[in-house]
Amino acid sequence: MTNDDVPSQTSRPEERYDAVIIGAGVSGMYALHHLREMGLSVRVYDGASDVGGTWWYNRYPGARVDGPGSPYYCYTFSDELMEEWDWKETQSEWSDVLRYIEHVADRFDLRRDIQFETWVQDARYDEATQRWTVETNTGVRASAQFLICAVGALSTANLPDIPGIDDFAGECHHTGRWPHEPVSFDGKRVAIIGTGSSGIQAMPEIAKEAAHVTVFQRTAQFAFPAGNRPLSAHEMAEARRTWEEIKAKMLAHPGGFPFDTHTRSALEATPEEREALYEELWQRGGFRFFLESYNDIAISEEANASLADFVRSKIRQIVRDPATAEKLMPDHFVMTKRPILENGYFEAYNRDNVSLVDLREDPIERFTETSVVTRSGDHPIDMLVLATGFDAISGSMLRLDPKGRGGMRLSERWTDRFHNYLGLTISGFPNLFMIHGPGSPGVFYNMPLGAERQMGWIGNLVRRLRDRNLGAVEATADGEAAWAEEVAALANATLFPRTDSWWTGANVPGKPRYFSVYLGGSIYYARLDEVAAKEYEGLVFEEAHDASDAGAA
Ligand code: NA7
Repeated sequence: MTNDDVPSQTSRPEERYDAVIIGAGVSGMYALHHLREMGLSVRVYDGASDVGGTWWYNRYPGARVDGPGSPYYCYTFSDELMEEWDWKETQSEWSDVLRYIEHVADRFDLRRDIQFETWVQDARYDEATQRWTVETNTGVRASAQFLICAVGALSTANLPDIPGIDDFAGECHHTGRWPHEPVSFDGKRVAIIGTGSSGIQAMPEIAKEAAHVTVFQRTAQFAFPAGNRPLSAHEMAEARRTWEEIKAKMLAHPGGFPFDTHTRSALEATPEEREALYEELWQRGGFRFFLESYNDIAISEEANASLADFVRSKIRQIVRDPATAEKLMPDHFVMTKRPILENGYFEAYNRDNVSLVDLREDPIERFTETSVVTRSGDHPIDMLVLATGFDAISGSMLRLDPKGRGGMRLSERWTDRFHNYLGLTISGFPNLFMIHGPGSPGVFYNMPLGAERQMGWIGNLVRRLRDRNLGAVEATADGEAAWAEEVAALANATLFPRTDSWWTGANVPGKPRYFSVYLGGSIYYARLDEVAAKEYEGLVFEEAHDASDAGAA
């Protein structure tokens, strides 16, 4: 259904709120809590049947936190949450993360303001009233002064357009839309397309049960041992005891984690020193290669090659069949695609029931009812797992396609790039705020903490409007242009833009190709403070058209 097909809801009374939030994932939940604490009336809509966002959808086998992990991948706004929640593992399973999120929803009574199984089909700004109106597939029509888009950076599934894919008659699941009922692989021949984080997490788990797994790989990946392990009661107690220090470190760290920042250059170390450090980090596992090895891995080709060679040698050591190992050799700059944490992925290729097809030499030509046909021949399968990722960062905003001033659609504004200011606002779309949108650190930052910090800034801006009886705030075109330059300058100082990735939009045909994440990490939050201190430089405020309407619904 397109937005134009939305049935008219004029007969239904309009619900009025101060703010409407789209999305009840980690960001939307915090936005609700924060705005409610500020005294605003808020309504949240989400298409899922409960809270959790990406964690509600991504319940494929092997799905776990694949960043620095617990107990740091969590909200920080409530010390009680830290006191009462016990994380079980360093890389929590999706079900544990979801339980935590559900606990937060219970603890702060969030669900009373969330309407589930409700899809926002239309969001449009009315210049006369300075309010947004949303319409949903359940027939709700609601208006609010503020529209908070917490729609998720990784939530719009990227479905491959391969001839005949719809003809395939067996079970087919996208990892980001995994069924809630158990999926049995028992005795089945399973094809997995995609070797990003999801495919690499899922494959070893599926291989334990399936008759055969064939992985169809477009790009070989650098993956690092996840190093998942149980968190002891002592570790949790220690984290609680030092929580204030941990939080301070998280705020200071470029990625929002309580680690020391690396200050060493790989090029200043001898090859032996580098090897020793890489080996130590490999044995410990986790995200440490990214955060604790050298500070120039993502900047210098030579430094990058030193780590890339190390990982390639590890893959050769682990995978016994040399032909398979060669197909698994990545040839891009390490770290310039989303670093992957694996739990037995490379080892799984030593199983008799796992095989690999390198799509670069043997591309998929089509699907039949019962098979994947590549150039070399037919691969009969019973089940298809699409681990093909997402129209990331910008895709969910474009799916929402809000209409701003003059009825302009976001999809008309975002043709060549994802124009924005501070990653939070868009010129022509007053009073609309994004969390983890393009132009923000989003997926390069501890996401729950990032959501809190972005929402804190948005909250202060909302407070300013209400205190001063202002009707609207909006990015200026100049502000957007300057921000685009800042985002580009940070990215262009690194190797990131030189690799095809979902960070650069290269995974979705036709998408603008540029690195759309703000790479400055915690500098970003200093920039937000600076903008606020300069009377919200780059934003323009508008008087309330109807003074009685601004401030409260
Ligand atoms: P990713 O990282 O985007 O991985 C998707 C994978 O699917 C990747 O290997 C792609 O190859 C591959 N792909 C995508 N489209 C196709 C087609 N048409 N044919 C063959 N292969 C294809 O998504 P994930 O879900 O794994 O991970 C995303 C994040 O979600 C991650 O950070 C986790 O935290 C959770 P490519 O590399 O583009 O050549």
